Amino acid sequence: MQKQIIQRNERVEEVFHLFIKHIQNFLKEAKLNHEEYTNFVNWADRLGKKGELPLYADVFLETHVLRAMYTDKPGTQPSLLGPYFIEGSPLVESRPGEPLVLTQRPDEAGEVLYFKGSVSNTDGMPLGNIRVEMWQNDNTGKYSAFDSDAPRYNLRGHFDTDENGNFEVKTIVPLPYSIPTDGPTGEFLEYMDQHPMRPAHLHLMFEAEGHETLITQVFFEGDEWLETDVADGVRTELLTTLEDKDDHKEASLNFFMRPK
Ligand code: MBD
Ligand code: FE
Repeated sequence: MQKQIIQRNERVEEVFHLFIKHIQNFLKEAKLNHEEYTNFVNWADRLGKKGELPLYADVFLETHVLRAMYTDKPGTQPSLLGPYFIEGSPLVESRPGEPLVLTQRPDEAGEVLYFKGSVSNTDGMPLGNIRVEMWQNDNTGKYSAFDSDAPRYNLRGHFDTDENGNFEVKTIVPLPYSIPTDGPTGEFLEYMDQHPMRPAHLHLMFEAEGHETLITQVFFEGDEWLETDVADGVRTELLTTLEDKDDHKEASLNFFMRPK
């Protein structure tokens, strides 16, 4: 028990030492004058006070953590958790012969999407009855509990795969997402000459005993922001096709989890 605590502290020490070393090297290389330094500190202060630090970090840093951890590993590539996951989503009830329904508003605007998935491990063994968590934005491009006035858990839910590792969810087609541009993150983007858009995406998280939790996203072929996603979250294995079925769309993807 105690050993674990000591190891954790050593790791934090190591990370903090590296962090300050690289910040100090950054200041040396950038040759900031005192006024620029003050402006930089004030910008970082605004970022924190506006509550945009998690947003900034998930947009500009998280992808580098994932690339360092997972590139060239077998299994479905993870993508960003992002700043809009919240705990406590409702269990989506399954009714025999019917898809699970992710929306809480009966008249949810948007194109109906039936999304099908199958989950197996990297040896091809189906993972039945495992927990799937899903969240996404709505037809105004907003996430419930953050920038929309929809019910807190709208377009959020969890459910289990069936005994064969499959699931089908009825939801709406997500929209491309503009990260907020009216705060310090927007200021940063403007100076970087970078647009604020993310391609439309579904967020998914899979939890199965004996396997690494898979946090990922699904993207759609043809989306105009795929190549220039501001958060660099797109991975080719996470692309699927939106199939046109007259009054709704269909899409599917197979997911592969890594045994621990
Ligand atoms: C998002 O919707 C998102 O998924 C990420 C990673 C960053 C900002 C907004
Ligand atoms: Fe998102």
